[in-house]
Amino acid sequence: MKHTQLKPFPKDFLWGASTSAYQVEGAWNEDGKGPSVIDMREKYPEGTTDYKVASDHYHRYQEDIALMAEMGIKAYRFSVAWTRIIPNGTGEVNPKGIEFYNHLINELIKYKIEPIVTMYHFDLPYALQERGGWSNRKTIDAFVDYAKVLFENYGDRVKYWLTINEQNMMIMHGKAIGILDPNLGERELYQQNHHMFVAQAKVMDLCHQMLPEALIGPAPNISYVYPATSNPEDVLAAQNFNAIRNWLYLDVAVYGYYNATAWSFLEEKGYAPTIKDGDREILKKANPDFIAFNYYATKTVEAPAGEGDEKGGSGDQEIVIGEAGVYKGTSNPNLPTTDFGWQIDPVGFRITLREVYERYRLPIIITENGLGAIDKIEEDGTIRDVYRISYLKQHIEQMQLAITDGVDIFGYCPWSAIDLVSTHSGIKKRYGFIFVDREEFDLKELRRIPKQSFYWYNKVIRSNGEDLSELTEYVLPESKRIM
Ligand code: BGP
Repeated sequence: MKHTQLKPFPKDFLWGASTSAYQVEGAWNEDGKGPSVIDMREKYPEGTTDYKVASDHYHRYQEDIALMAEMGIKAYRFSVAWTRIIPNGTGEVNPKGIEFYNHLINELIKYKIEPIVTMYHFDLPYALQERGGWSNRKTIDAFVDYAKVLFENYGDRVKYWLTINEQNMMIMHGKAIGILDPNLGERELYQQNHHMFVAQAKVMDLCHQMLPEALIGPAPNISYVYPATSNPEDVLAAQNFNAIRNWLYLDVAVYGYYNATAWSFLEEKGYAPTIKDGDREILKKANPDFIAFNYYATKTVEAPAGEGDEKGGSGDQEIVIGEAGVYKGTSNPNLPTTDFGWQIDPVGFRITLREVYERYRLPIIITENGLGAIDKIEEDGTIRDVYRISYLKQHIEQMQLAITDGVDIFGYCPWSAIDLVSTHSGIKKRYGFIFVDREEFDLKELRRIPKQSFYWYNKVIRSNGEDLSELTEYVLPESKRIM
């Protein structure tokens, strides 16, 4: 649909930026923090760093938040490390962990930045993993107890809560993220998935009981799936993958029931989880207030060729994916790709927003969207990430078109506020508005430098999304340069 006039962004639109605890904080074993599954990970892709120091945000959060305030963001979406709060996953609460996030939240409030808190972003406590992780129903109770501690301690200042980051990616690509036992079978994975659904529902319900003013929602990764052609068999394959990758997660979170196509897939493959008495009632009772989702690019699939359509072994965006008899992933020849091989599809962003809104009719916040690239410090000390500006500009334009289409969007938090260690590719794959001067295995001084995109995003925010034009000049103060 071509619009003759665009609707503006809402007046109090939450222009924000995102991070996650394990990718940005560092201080992996300090001040009583317990180990998470990420900390205990044994193997990393060759040539990539671990998360022990990351961007050292734990020690530098004040400097980082001052920079975020200078950039002008209205919201900061970060995650709490479960193992800082409850080092063993259950039981004893760690006062130092509580204190850290108290300081962080207070610092945000000082600058009038709205905290948006993800409760769990891939970093399950290792102590729980040793007791079966999400296969063990006791992990559901552990998550509820942890949520209660968060609501009690931060509920007076945090209005927006996200339950679980990218549950769908943990289930579909947990091995690539490095958080899953590589020997875990598919059936068991979907049992874990079910337990996460129950945990999420209980926590949404608890939030509404304890904090009537707060708002809570799920945070999956949603990417609309295209059929490779108009061949009805390709269209069916796209429906299949949309159901398995996207709607399964949102249907359970919003409606409290399993998507029919996804459930038939689970039964057909022998992956259907055991659903205990009472679970369906728990799922039904929970009602999210909004949908948060992460968007990077659409996916494209074709009709399955037959045997041999196995799942690939790597991350969601990088691989040819498939499931025998269900769908077969393919690349979309209409789309360009990033240096890291991820497709770029701003129009797909509008399509995905429209689709999610029409299906669920809940307000939407985007909690991740961004470009991973290799940034370089110029001789004059600047970082001219014009490619990132171009990526974000195109996505913001499409978001405004979606708003004009009638989609209720109340915030946009690109990934990432500051450089951090990528899930799959170390520190060399950067997403931030703020550069962190370190290399894979050389921490240097971890100095912070605003990139060109920092000043561009500031201009976007000041104009409430009206001015997306290029920056005419990017003048980095002497004090912020590394030469
Ligand atoms: C999402 C995760 C983030 C982040 C992002 C980019 O799936 O929620 O944690 O890492 O993807 O992925 P990558 O770092 O692999 O480029």
